[in-house]
Amino acid sequence: MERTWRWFGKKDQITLEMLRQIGVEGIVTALHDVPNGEVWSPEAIKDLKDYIEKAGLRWSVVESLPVSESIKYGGADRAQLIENYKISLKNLGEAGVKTVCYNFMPVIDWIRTDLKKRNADGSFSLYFDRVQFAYFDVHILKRAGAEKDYSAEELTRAAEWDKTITEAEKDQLIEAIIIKTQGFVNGNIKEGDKNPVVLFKKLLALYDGINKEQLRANMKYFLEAIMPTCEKYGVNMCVHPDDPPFAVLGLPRIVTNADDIDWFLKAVDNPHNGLTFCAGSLSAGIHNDVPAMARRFAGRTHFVHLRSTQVEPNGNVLETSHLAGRGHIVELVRIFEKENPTLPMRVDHAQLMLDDIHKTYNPGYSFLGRMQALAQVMGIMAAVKTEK
Ligand code: DNO
Repeated sequence: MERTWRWFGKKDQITLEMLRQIGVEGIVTALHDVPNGEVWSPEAIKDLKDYIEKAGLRWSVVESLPVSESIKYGGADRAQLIENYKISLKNLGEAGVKTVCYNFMPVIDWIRTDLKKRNADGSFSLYFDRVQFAYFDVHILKRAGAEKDYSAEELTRAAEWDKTITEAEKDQLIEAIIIKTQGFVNGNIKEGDKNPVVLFKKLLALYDGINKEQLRANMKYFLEAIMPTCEKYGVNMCVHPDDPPFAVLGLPRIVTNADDIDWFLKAVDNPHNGLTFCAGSLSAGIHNDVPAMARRFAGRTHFVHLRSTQVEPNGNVLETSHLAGRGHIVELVRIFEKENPTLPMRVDHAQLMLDDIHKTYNPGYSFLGRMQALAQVMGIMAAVKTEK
């Protein structure tokens, strides 16, 4: 597989020169300064591509070209937004950047409740805690009907927490769930936004009455609309699975398991309509057998995220090392190397450790942890290549 790395643009404190030294071949990035829904101009694409190439690397994958909310819920301006999306795809294709990752998660991209969960060895992981999430949903958002999504025990524990939780702890939870994870991925809420909870509730309301079938229909509509452009310019689209891969906040979710993936691949049965195989997201669903899914969908996978998680008995999800957990990364490398030895792969989030603990990286995207994970994956790739 091609060894790629998610880099957040010229302002990223991790430089391209550093990445060359640690074995990175390709860059995964986006025009992070362009607001959602606006066209990515040929000039801006060229400028970033030239910058990457000057450092001896290549721009392998776009992550993400964001799909505006209105395309997802089917708003009045979706035709215009899809037109803009097509122009961006054309501009990318003409520039030779031909793999585009996106997601179709309503309102909120990836969700964690704790961005700094301490491991026994002193490093830190990202974490999803069901009771904390229930607390956010029931006691902070006060979403109508939220209670039915949690077990009696989870609700009791959330109610207990309500008696002792401080305002600072509440703010920290809000920050983790809807701010810190969202801003840097061009999400709906950014640091500094006023009243993020109110804003977030307005976003949730956009999906009132949109069920799974409707969201699927909107995804199909979007994919059908962009496929001719993808065919003409040789662009491969690869949807990122929902993270975590189960229902949240009463929103419909449509990329959570093998049936979902099978559905969208068949609904628009075109090789340019493919998958980002995110082992981290998929492994966080206890219903998912990750290697079996890799075997089944490798042929339509255009991009791989290597990361692993452990689902604890109470349903909480911990991001583990790349050598542990339900991701089964050794087996995944075997499967994907065999399928396509040039498939772009990036290590996804990793543990926060050593000198990085006091630095300010985007959550999950510190340097040393990812460097260690990349070295582990490079070792796995080398070993797998010797197997007959
Ligand atoms: C988080 C990422 C996601 C991903 C998007 C793709 O770390 O995996 O934000 O980039 O969902 O559209």
